[in-house]
Amino acid sequence: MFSNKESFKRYFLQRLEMTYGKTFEDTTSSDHFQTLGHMIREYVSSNWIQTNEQSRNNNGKQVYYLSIEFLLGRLLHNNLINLGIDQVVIEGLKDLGIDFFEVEDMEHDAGLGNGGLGRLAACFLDSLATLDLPGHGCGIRYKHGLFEQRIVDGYQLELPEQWLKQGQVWEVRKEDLAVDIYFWGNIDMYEKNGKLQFRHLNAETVTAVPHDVPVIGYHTTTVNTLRLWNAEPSSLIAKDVKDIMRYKRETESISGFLYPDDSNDEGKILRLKQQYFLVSASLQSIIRNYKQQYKNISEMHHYISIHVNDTHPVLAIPELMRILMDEEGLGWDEAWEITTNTISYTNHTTLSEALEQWPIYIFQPLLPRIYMIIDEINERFCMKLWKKYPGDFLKIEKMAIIAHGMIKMAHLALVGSYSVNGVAEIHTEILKKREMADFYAFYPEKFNNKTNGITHRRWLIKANPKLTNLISNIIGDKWVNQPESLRELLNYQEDASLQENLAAIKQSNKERLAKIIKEKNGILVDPSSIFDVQVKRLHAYKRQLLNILHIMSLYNKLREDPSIDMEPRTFIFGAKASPGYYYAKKIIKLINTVAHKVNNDKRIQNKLKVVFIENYRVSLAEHIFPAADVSEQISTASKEASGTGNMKFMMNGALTLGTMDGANIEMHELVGDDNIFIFGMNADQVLELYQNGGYSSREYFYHDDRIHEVVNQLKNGFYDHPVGEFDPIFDSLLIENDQFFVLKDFNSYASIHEKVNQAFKNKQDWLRKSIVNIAMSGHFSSDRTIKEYAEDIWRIKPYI
Ligand code: 26Q
Repeated sequence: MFSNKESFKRYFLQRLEMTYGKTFEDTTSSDHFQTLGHMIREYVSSNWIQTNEQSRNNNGKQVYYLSIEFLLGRLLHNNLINLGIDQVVIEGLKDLGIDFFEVEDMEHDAGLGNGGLGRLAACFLDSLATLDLPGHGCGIRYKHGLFEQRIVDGYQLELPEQWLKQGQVWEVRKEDLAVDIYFWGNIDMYEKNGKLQFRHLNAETVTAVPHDVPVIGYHTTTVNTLRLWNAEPSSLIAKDVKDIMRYKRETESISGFLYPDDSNDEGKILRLKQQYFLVSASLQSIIRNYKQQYKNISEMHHYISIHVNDTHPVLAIPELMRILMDEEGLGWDEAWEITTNTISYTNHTTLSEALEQWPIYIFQPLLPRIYMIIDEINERFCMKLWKKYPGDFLKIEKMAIIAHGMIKMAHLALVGSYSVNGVAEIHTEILKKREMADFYAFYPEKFNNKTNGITHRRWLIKANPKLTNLISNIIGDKWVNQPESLRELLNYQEDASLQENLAAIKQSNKERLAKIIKEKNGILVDPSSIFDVQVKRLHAYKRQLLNILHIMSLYNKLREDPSIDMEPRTFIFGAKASPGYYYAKKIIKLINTVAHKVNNDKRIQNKLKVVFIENYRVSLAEHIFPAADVSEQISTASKEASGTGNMKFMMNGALTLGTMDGANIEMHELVGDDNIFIFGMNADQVLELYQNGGYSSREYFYHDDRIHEVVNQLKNGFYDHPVGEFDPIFDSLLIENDQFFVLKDFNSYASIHEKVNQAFKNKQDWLRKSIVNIAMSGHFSSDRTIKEYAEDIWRIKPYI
């Protein structure tokens, strides 16, 4: 049906009429989207079945990627590209008078993630399928993804997200594969044939129903599966009507909404229920599949790897132990051997306040059997520690899984897995040398690094088709399958015609974004100004505050002398703050307050514009990255584990302005000093200052006029804001001694911006730098990352 334009048009019209029973003229963009979606699903179904058959028959090892988040975004256009039928469809629709991009816009983003961690999971799925690797995702089918952000009067408001409103074309509900999950109740121990047995009594049963989404590889027949679990009432429960309504409500709430990333908001029982729900459903289904292949359960780890994305799904460890012992009848030692050879774990943060822990008083009643198993794992681990460090109570207490009434999920992950990886070189080093040094000393062989990556199919081929064509015209299209060969562009960095074409493409991408900004914000921005962009979640450590304070100081300079030598700048922000993160919300209000004043000040001759883009998400990001000149990656060194937005900007030719943090360091290493703008303290200096003290933010406030002026403007109503509005920000800088070194790094940041200002004037050299960045960005394709995981951690091979 997609073999050529004519046959596509025929099928499409036929399906449209059959489904909607109206004339073509009366059909809507949404009808077109649904029809296309169903056609694609039908088209891939035979390959999907075949991939499943292959994994059943070839006895190869499979990996299951367990993640509480999968931030997929839209799937239509990506699926068309991966199937190699995008041109047929786009042109076929054009013949029918339909603009494909209007149809694409009908699709709601699948926003089942907060940010980096969830999007990484989505990029990994794309790479697994494209590399023909047997890897599948397991996640939760949240009814409401990450909240929708509205900006009203400069403040963030949150609305429930509604991606399922119009139904979901991509999913297949598989009721026959449902499994039951047990919460609460008590554990009955009894003896059978001289063996101790455990039985879960008086439990509340929840049914998990899988909804499978095909994951289509690029130009290959592989179609893997993302299995999203929906929580539903069990049909077997007999209760009175009042209880039934309550039971139904409580059960459905398990897959009701995605928790916004909020490390302050600890210990919510529903979040724990979500975690166990995902883990138990996934493991039951994985083991059922495995057993259907008649393999011996004691060899499971030769055929299956289970990866846990951060600690959120780490209950996979005790749950696997439970199934192997209580359901499969294995003894502890054998079950432990299998478990610790099956589970691998990625850490995504070093922020100690973000490390998950659960109070026993919440955990034990909800998951009584799982608690018993964790308790036993802890006992045995502490015995081992005692053997190695006899008498060192302090060390054992520090490393224990359970201590002071809390269960430490990262410790459970470290003890119960065979591989622990960080997500960028510096991050892994910090884990080994600092945060997890005791564990590194105990299990050195488990630790390894896997620097993050992004799928160049979505972030370059789909998001920036013009740049894609330009690159292929110069170096051919080998890079599409081997992204590291983008390096060949290095030979053309001085090529005047390449530079000119690149400039034209950037310009047109900027015009497209300027149009979106005009529509959404009503702000006119100049597409020839420098587009300086910071898009990411709002967090103190990411230092959006540093950016806006610097903008305030540029504004002060311009007000004093509007004729100063300054390239016109457009500063663009996009960021969601966790609803309970009061301070982050104040920063959003500050950005919007500054924007309002600056954008309406006629005296500064449009040299400065500030834009806050509402409801930043994957589909908007696809328009933003290709339009950026400058990429702001300005976290306090040591705090950003890796970052992945930095890689998306780089791949689209933006120059990075950043600290030596996360993957910025590896980007710097690849492009060299001349092609990146680095500023501020490095991680060692930051960690030194934390350890030994000696920083006083007030010194910077009192002794630096520029800093003094902007910080005072937070207090003195300069931006026409209500008294006290920004006191929490002022206080964080001066009373709380500026925990993220905003003032300390301020001057270095302002100087590097001045360097950017000068560098932008030399158009040719700027374009040359941009080409070098694109050329070196292939290293950050998630294909490279996934190959490393496949070889070093999972030991999986492509389907044959
Ligand atoms: C915790 C408790 C309660 C509710 C939610 C959470 C929660 C949810 C999401 C905690 C953390 C997250 C997400 C973390 C995250 O996205 N980390 C980022 O991971 C990226 C991929 O590895 C890295 O590039 C980023 O540096 C890292 O910040």
